[in-house]
Amino acid sequence: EGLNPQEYTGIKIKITEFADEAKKILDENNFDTEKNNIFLVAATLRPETMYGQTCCFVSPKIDYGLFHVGNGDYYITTERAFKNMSYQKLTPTRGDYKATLIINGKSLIGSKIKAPLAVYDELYILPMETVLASKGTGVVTCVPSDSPDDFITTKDLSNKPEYYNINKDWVKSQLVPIVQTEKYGDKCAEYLVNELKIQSPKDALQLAQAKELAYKEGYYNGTMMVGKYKGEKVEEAKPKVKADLVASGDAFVYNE
Ligand code: A2H
Repeated sequence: EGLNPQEYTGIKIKITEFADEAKKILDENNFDTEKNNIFLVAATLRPETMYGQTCCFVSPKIDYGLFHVGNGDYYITTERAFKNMSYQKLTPTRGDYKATLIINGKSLIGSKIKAPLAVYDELYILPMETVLASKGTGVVTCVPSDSPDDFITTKDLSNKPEYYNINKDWVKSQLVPIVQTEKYGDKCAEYLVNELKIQSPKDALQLAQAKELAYKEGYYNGTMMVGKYKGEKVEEAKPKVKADLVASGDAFVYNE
């Protein structure tokens, strides 16, 4: 964590059907998944791209907390993030960040989810090994059209489903174009991953470069291709999509 504060949009992604391993942990703890709503909270800098979500990533190495936020609603985030939230008036009690239970990322993989604004109706939780526990909520929603990291991770997952112990059908291979750009077309991330010859999610240096280029071009020279603000510049649409998501209760502003 540096000196510059970062403002994220926390996207609430509802888990609609738990993977067997997660279900077992919840059952053992007498947790009623029928009566309660459980949301993964994904931290994003690009709320305007949420139309293009194709899955949600968790790290198989991270232990997440399940935290009650009132009225039978629960969030899944790192304890670190929920602690921060508890000092930002985003939770019922200031400074209270005791988890109802701890659930490992690995056990969540294969759960079905419903993500706000996503063009795809039903998506899955998938693994991303490069998710940092020290940033955001430790949950990353996947937008492979506009995020080089998401694109290359998706490619890796669909090439090696056995290695990752996932079902190939859980990986959506069809990208949803969201932002039209002058330089890199309507699938910015794919273009840059190819251009910079990025081979793996571990090519950190080139990915950082691709991320920077995609982010700048999308923000300053991008035009929305879908949704309520179709045809508007990304720079103008971004705060509006964000405000709409907050107003509908599908997201909140989270700082760190
Ligand atoms: B972004 P910054 Cl479409 N570990 O959201 C690794 N990456 C994380 C993370 C974590 N713990 N928490 C958030 N992120 C990702 C969308 C997106 C993002 C698009 C394009 C670029 C992009 C969809 N994924 O980020 O280090 C999240 O992915 C590129 C900058 O705080 C979040 O926004 O600057 C971004 O990294 C936060 O990165």
